[in-house]
Amino acid sequence: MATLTLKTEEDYIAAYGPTLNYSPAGGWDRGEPDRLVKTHCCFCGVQCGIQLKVKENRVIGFEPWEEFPVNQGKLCPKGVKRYMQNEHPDRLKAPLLRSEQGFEETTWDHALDRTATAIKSIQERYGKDSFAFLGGASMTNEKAYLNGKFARIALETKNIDYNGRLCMVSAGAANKKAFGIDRAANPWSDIPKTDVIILAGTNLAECFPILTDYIWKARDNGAKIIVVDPRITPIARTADLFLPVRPGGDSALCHGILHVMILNGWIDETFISEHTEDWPALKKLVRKFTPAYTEKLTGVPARSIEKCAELWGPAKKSMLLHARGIEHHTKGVENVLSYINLVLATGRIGKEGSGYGTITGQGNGQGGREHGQRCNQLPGGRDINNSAHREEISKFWGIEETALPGEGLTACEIIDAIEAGEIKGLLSISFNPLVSIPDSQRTRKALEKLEFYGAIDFFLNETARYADVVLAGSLQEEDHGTVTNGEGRCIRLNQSVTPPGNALPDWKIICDLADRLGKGRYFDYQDPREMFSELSAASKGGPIDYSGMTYERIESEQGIFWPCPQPEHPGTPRLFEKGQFFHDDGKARFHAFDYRPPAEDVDAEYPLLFTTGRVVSQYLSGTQTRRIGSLVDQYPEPLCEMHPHLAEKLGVEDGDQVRVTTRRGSIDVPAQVVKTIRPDTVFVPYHWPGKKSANLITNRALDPISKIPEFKVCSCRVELVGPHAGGGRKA
Ligand SMILES: Nc1nc2c(c(=O)[nH]1)N[C@H]1C(S)=C(S)[C@@H](COP(=O)(O)OP(=O)(O)OC[C@H]3O[C@@H](n4cnc5c(=O)[nH]c(N)nc54)[C@H](O)[C@@H]3O)O[C@H]1N2
Ligand SMILES: Nc1nc2c(c(=O)[nH]1)N[C@H]1C(S)=C(S)[C@@H](COP(=O)(O)OP(=O)(O)OC[C@H]3O[C@@H](n4cnc5c(=O)[nH]c(N)nc54)[C@H](O)[C@@H]3O)O[C@H]1N2
Ligand code: SF4
Ligand SMILES: [Mo]
Repeated sequence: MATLTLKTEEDYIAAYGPTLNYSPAGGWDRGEPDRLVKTHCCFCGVQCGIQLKVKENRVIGFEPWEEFPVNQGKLCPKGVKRYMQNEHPDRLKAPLLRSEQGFEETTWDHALDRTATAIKSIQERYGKDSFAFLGGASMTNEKAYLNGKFARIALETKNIDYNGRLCMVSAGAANKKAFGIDRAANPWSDIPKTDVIILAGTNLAECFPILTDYIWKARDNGAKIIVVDPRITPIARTADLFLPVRPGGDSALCHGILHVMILNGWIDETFISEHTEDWPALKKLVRKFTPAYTEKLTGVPARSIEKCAELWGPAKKSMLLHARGIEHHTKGVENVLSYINLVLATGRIGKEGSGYGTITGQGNGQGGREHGQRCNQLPGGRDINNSAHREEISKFWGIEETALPGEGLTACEIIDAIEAGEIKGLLSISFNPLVSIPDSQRTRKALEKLEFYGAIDFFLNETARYADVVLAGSLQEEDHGTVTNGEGRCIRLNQSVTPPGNALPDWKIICDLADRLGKGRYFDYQDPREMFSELSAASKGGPIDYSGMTYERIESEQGIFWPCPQPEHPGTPRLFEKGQFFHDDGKARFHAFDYRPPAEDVDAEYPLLFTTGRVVSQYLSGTQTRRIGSLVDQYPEPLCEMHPHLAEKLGVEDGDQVRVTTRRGSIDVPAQVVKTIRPDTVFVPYHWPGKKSANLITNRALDPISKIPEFKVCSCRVELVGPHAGGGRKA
């Protein structure tokens, strides 16, 4: 059996560099396909339709799928290259065991026995909750459901959470507080029909490229576009109004805009009194947020704040869309609620061309947060602390209510508890915390402390290099199931190929493990279809109801929007159409949170703001896109964006190496001097591991409600290290 001698992340980076840029000799032309499989992109939450070309159980290319309504054949740079992962030489084709020499391929029996033995031994010695599970939202609804059931029934641990804790949770918590339901309110087909759009904290053109087309259509129809971001991102370059907010300033900015709207009477008093609660407290709070005061807090010129209110306030139709720029904060939930206030105050929601949405990040960022893989959640979006919900699900699963664990720790708290020695064992699937969680030196220490770590992935990601056992799972196209896109549309992923070598579908690995833990009777599935029937039945009567959906319906109707509570129910593309919200009294809620600064603000030692995010050609922790040559060529290494004024002050020229230092440590990266960023802020994308990883220096401070970390702001200083050492943006 083969041995991989590169044991640690450092060995690997020393041998290959941070990217394994692979292009097969002779290119990718493999002739005519045997068949075309209609499925969806494996990357972002837009979930574009695509047809994969398959020949002899290999994915050899793609064709557009023009009938799928969301993207109508269009794809972005990642979507068109995704098929190149399949035959990468790093693809795991057998389970691996850590040995003195590195990782050795082994048999499934051996790998699964080893994992089950370690789980039992740790739980016998330290209790059930000493073993944790981390899942992910790149996986299907079926697997999200399975993960939650596996943790509660087979592991009997309360400590299960998922990587959406780094992504969608501030929006999810705010949506539930304001509307009583966690889903975008409108289908994206409403965007071109609107009159004014606010895009808050989203680099839309790079992160959801296909949605850009909807914005352009709206603009062609006469809509005004307002962008709120510390950087003039590509979408901001074409906006009618750009608000250059200081990182962390959004709640204050919203209060300032609302202040001007109230002064001018641009609010819908009838809607407010009939369909909402808690307006008076908000009205009182925003009194002090004059444009001048708001300018001081946010850095946005007072005149621009007024201008925003002038465009947004009296409009007939409007859409508000946001993403992680406002959510990745210690007040992420408050930021989202402050934007929702602007929507509710106008009453423009629940109508064609008028509404609201958070843009979900990962491929199944929506469905991944619905079916029970969160520490406080049971299937159907049920609450693990609600006794009626616990009763329903334990009965459905055929277990005692007392056997169902309670609420556990969130993702970052699980890493903290490992560091503190309270959690001793971990199984993760579809998650790369070493690269994606802030303050990675601490994550590394935690991983070194684990008595046992098992990782399920199709690549040996940076975190999995610390694993005792790596279980070779499946790529998206090697299995089938459903995902739910950013609109709330549940769609079908069809299987293109089977996993190569001895790799297995993810769900089979989990079910086999459950069997070895003595709980096989609860996990006797032959196919994802059985899991879907079970999860949709489990969701019946819950806040997130899929019970009217079947694979056949989903496919023939090009997706179904939940809630869909009966087989004859058409699904619900637009929520709140009758002015009915999902709180018991049918009303939406305003929220009045005063502005508070980020966990770390600037001072003499750290005078600049550090923010992080994405570039178009790379995806998340980069495990997939850093392996695709042409995507790497577009953006080979992290760069530090800074304004020419700041660069001049620091004596830095474009391409020079700079050191960015925060209270956690330093990274050395080339400078990219651009006029498109606030002079008090620097930006570094986070898709890389090792010494240039942005998360070496980000702040692990959490939002008290959503427990999301503050990826989008901490204080830093920047200094010149030396001239450019090669690399940088090539295209
Ligand atoms: N190419 C690409 N596309 C992706 C992904 C990817 O990794 N690569 N990931 C997917 C996933 S999981 C997600 S979550 C989404 C993320 O999608 P986005 O949220 O759109 O992307 P980010 O780059 O994280 O951050 C968006 C913007 O927030 C701005 N920002 C920083 N601080 C603040 C602030 O305080 N206020 C405001 N208003 N803006 C601020 C940044 O300048 C940045 O332009 O993208 C999805 N699509
Ligand atoms: N500094 C900074 N850090 C951030 C962010 C930021 O803006 N700034 N954004 C945060 C956000 S929004 C997110 S979503 C997280 C993402 O962070 P992660 O979830 O850690 O990122 P991924 O790269 O998706 O890592 C997932 C792993 O899942 C594997 N994988 C993908 N699909 C499947 C599958 O179907 N089955 C199996 N078995 N494995 C699979 C991939 O190979 C990869 O190794 O990062 C967060 N971290
Ligand atoms: S926009 Fe998103 S879903 Fe569409 S091709 Fe690009 S990464 Fe894939
Ligand atoms: Mo995300």
